[in-house]
Amino acid sequence: MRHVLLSGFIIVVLLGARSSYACLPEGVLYFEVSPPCPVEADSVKIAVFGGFPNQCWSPTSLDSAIVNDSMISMHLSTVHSGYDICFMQPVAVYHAIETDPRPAGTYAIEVVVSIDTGKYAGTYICISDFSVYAMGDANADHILTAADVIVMVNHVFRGDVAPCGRMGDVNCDHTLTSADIIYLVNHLFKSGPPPVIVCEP
Ligand SMILES: [Ca+2]
Ligand SMILES: [Ca+2]
Repeated sequence: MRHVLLSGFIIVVLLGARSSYACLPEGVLYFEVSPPCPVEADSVKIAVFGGFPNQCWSPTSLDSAIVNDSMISMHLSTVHSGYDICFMQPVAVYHAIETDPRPAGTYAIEVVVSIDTGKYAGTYICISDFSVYAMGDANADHILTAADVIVMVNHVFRGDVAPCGRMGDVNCDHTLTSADIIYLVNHLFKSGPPPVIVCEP
C-alpha cells in the first residue's frame, strides 16, 4: 500500500506542474502538450508519463514514435518487475517526442502501451487529440472573428486572463497590447495583413 500511495503522490505533483491530458485507463497515464497552446510556427512536444499503481508495471520504454500529417502515435512497453510480490517500477516514467511546426488544426494522438507482467499480457490504447492554433485565435475556437478581438480587448484593458499562449500577439513583438488589437481589427475588417506567424527573436 505504501508504494501505491507514493505513486499517487508523484502523479499529483507532476500534474500540478504541467498542463496535461488524461489517457485511458483514466487517472493512470497522462500526456502533455507543450507549449500548452501551440501555434502554427511552434514545434510541439508530446510527452507521456505516469504508471499503473495497482499493477506490477509502468511503461518503461518508448519503442517507436510515428508522426504524420494527422496523427502522432507513440508505442510504449513494459516488462515484468521480476518479483512475485510486485513493487512499483518508477512511476515518473516520461517519454517525449517533438514534432515539426504544423498547420493550425486538430491532431490525433495515439498512445499504445504493451504490457507483460509475466502473469498478464495485454495492450492499452489511448486515443485523444490536441490542437494547433492560428495566430490571432485568442479564444481558441479555431476561427478568426470579432470574438477574438473582444478577448484581446478584455485582456488588455480589463485585465482578464490572457489568451492562451501567444495566440493574441498577432504583430509578433512578444507582448500583447492595443497594437495587436488594431492589427487584428485591420485584418478582419479592412483587409489588413494576416497575423505574423514567425516572430523575430
Ligand atoms: Ca477565434
Ligand atoms: Ca504584440
